Amino acid sequence: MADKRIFSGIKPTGDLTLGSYIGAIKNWVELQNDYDCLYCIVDMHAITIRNDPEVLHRRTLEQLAQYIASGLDPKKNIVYIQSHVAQHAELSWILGCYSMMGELNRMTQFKDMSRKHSDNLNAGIFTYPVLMAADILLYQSDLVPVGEDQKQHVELARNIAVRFNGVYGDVFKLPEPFIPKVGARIRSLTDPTSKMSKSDEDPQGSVYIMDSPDAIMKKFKRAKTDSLGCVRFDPDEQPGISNLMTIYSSVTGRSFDEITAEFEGKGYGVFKPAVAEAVIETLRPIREESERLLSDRSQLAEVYRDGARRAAEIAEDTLNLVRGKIGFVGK
Ligand code: AQP
Repeated sequence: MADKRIFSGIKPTGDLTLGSYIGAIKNWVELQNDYDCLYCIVDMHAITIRNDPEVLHRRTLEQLAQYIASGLDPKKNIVYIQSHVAQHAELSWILGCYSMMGELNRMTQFKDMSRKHSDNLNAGIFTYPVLMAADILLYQSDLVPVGEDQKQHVELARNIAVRFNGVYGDVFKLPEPFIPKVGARIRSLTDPTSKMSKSDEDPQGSVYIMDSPDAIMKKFKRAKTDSLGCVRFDPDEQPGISNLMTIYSSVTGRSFDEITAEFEGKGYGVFKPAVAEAVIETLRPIREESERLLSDRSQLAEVYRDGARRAAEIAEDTLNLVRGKIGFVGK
């Protein structure tokens, strides 16, 4: 087993998108051969916003199926559901007592979420980064693959760990954010100035892993572009085309120069369906395998139970150490 440990997760707040796949899962699959990895479905993070219970339940299982169908091997990695490992909640409470109101107040995502969810500004939105610190520190993780927007949270986890270690000695390993070189940020097809998000209200802006080939083709054909008519990577002048190039490059492995040469003089009427085709063929086996896995819930249950058992073993070692250090009486 590799000696460096990775922890990462996605919250089941919407159906997984092409952005979730390219920005996270595809990289996780590559990392599984070189690191000791835990990949989680962070359902406890999902409840800071109101969810229909049936939908949350369905999405959690679908997300697990999609992780596996994308190539995450549940034997090689620990794949599990966050709420099945109670140690996350326990460490989160403890770390909350070592987190400062001021530093949580400075989190950019908290500021964004407060604006977006002013009708339900619950304490979970404020303490979300503490739970994320617990997720990471519980497993003595070395690296945390995240998008740019989550980097601040990993830095906070590191600061909490430094503070705790400063009082009690070396308890937590200090984690580093791990931002993948490629994959970048995939943007909405209808508004390329914003990120493709699973909770986007406009379903035309996002391509979902479970979308039919027909739906994917239609979404790409309608994708917002410009009137310049050339396939060139220029995010300022041509954000829509640059987004489509990023997607095409991620799924075909071709460079931007190669893509520009391939579509020289061909126009968007040829480029858009070509991107759609490449995405359809990338997602087809993932969708089909997910559907197969979802038709046999007992196989999925075996995966999440085994994952939770293996995760809890590591988590309990860390928590025992923490409990002893802070003076809790052992059971
Ligand atoms: N569009 C994207 N481009 C690149 N990476 C992306 N990720 C998500 N969308 C894109 C990456 O997926 C990981 C897990 O994300 P998450 O679900 O925990 O949180 P998120 O980044 O907030 O994802 P969404 O889809 O935008 O969710 P909602 O709509 O619920 O807020 C992260 O590493 C993220 O970078």
